[in-house]
Amino acid sequence: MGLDEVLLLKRETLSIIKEAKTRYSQARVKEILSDYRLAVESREASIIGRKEVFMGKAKFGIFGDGKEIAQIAMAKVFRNGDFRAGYYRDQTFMFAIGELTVQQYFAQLYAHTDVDADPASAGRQMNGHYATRMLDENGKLKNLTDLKNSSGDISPTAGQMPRLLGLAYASKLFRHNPQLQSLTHLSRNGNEIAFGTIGNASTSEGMFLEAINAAGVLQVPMLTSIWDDGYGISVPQEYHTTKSSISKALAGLQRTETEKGFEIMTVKGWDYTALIEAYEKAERICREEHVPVLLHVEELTQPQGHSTSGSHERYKSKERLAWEVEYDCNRKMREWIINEVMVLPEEVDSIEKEAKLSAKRARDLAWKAFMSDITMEQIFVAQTIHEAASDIPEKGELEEVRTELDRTINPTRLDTMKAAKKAIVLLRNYRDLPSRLRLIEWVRESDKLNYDRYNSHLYSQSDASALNVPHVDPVYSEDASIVDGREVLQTCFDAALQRDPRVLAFGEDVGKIGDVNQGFAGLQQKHGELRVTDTGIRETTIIGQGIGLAMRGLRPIAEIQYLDYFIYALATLSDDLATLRYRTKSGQFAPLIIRTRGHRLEGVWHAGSPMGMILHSLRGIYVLVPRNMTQAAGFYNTMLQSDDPALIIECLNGYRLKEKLPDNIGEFTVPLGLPEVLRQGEDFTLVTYGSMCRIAMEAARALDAVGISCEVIDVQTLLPFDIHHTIVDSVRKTSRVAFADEDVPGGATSFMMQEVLEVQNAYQYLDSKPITITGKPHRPAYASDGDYFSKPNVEEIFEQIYAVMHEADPQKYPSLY
Ligand SMILES: Cc1ncc(C[n+]2csc(CCOP(=O)(O)OP(=O)(O)O)c2C)c(N)n1
Ligand SMILES: [Mg+2]
Repeated sequence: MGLDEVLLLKRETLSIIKEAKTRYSQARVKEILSDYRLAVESREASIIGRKEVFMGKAKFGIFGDGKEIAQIAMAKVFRNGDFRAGYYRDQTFMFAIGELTVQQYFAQLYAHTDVDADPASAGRQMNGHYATRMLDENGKLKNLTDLKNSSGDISPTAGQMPRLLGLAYASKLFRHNPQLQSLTHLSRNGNEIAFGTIGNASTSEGMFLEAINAAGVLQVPMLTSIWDDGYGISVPQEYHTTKSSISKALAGLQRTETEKGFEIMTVKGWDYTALIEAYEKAERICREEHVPVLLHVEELTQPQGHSTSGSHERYKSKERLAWEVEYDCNRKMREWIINEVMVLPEEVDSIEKEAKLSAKRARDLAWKAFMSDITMEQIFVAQTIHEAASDIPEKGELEEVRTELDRTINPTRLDTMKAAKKAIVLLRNYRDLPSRLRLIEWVRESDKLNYDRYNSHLYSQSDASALNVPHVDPVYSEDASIVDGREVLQTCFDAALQRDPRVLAFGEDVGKIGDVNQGFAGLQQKHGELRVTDTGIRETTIIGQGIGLAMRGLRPIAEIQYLDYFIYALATLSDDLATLRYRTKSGQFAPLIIRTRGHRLEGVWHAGSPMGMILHSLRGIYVLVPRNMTQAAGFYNTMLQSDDPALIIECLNGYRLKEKLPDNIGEFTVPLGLPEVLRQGEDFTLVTYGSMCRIAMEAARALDAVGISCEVIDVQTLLPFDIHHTIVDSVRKTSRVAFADEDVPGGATSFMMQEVLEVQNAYQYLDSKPITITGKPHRPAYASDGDYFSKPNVEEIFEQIYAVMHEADPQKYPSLY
């Protein structure tokens, strides 16, 4: 090439560069490079994270690689006051909104139990589960409109969707209910978007489809991004989705000129500029118009496969793997930066180098911080054991324990605890040895710390805990009216709606007709459609709606029509609501009240009392089982003052029974965990709750007639259970006990028995075997006879208790048959 030709080429190149430079301002180029730097750092964090797991420094890893650029684009339209409900791939988004540092990301991978180190879960959740801290140290909601909020992730696929619906629905209420406008720490005129993220395969879940349909019906600002990488673990798209495309499958939701619906959009996950445009458009529609948007982000990849368990080479073809390399979003962005933005490759290289170094530094800092306490404890215990060994003749075994501890690579707390406990066993005969006493003190101190680290905050520990709500007795004037039970509730709900604009109720048939049993009769007309509202038939998202609203500072009462249909909502209750406070170590709460009705009525699906199932799946939610509507009203009043969630199960057969209406219907409270003795007795203690109370009382009267004095105790709340351990006092007196309910054998009666005999030590006062009186192991049959022969009845209770008395004193109580 001659000199002239070289000069010509150079001039041409320069002019292209010049043209490109004018296309992107300096500020824009800076932003692009900063975005790219973040994408590279996030990718590096994924790569290092995987290595940390393989080196044994963490148990398991799941990473957001292959989804970086789309998340950076999404973060650009995520404003203060907005909410995210997403899943484990969202690390880049969390970095981009400034709510996660790379160091915190690694701290979670290691399970660092310090809240500052891992603000999302304080080491309680596996990596990739993000959450911001919405509560202050006193357990009060912060000013959420000043914050970028991420609701706490859960692992079950699509489990975030019901909650997402509620987070979005809150914006609608804040915008349209003028009574809420003064709550400026919670919302600015409902301008907040709820951003959802979900994997392509998880859109097959019922929860996704239920939530999407409900969002279209409700017209809420819900912007759902689907990260489509073509797989759900090893299973390719054609197994998951009709037409292999969720945007195609859901096309009928698209709004038109005349019909409301969704805005459905698709975009390639490696196309930086298209992504930014898509999110800008989606944001506008969602924020301004309150129209839900579904953004299908296609052609994403999984550079390292699904997670650290297993490699994707096992199930992806060579062609697919090659395509994933070529269409890697970070690689595509690099090419675009060099080819279109005209940044020199060397400059891009140096950005990459610096970003990677930064991720490594963050890893080092996180590991050092994580290990510092653990190492100190390890050294202390090892030294103390060594000292003990030098003081006693049989030092060999102790030294073995110490050397084993010393040699542990990447020691954890349990290694040190195990060593200390082994040493304490070996030192059991050296009572006053100072090193033994120091080890014991260390174990006791560690137990306290570990309780806080691993077991605390299942329920609220704040001043507003349900257990701290002041007790106010109901007051009755002399001429107090006697009304149907349902009217007691209706008056209570009316007072609650009047008292607090944040209170609202919704569920199937709750709005127009005021629920199927008339507890809200007339209250929609009085308080408006936004306060007392009908919903579709969609139990799991009714609960999600409540969770999201409660997280955003409102006081929802979500109704599940019958206890039998509660099972549809159980996953959301158990996975999301029950774990929320625990999994964020009080970083978040959702003081949702779930109202339902159950126990005795008719037939297989209208009489259920699956209390064991509920008790065992809902720890973290209080479970209240009022025997009548006055007790129920008192529980509503208590819970509305507290920051805990609760399930209140009303008695299906109690709405038309007469009760006295308290004068202070809106103020009186029923405390949690205080059983009530309904009838004093000397010979036998019968412990029960709910609809069974009336049957138990009748049985007790029948027993009285044959000389058996039966004390009847209504536990009132199953969770918490008898917090002051009063039932044992009754057993001490009677020395005989039965636990009765309508659940299956071994259900909630066994729970009560364990509480009283084991926790309260009532076993030592027993003169006869303790018994449970329960329903049959099947669901109850229909009609009065079906009920009688499926559930415990007066005669059965009588006979079972009589049989115990007969065994104790056959002469006094001759056999009946
Ligand atoms: C309810 C439930 N079922 C199964 C799993 C196990 N699981 C975890 S991730 C996953 C695949 C999810 O695929 P996708 O939604 O496409 O998200 P991706 O991991 O591909 O981003 C499965 C089956 C789970 N976590 N939850
Ligand atoms: Mg996928």
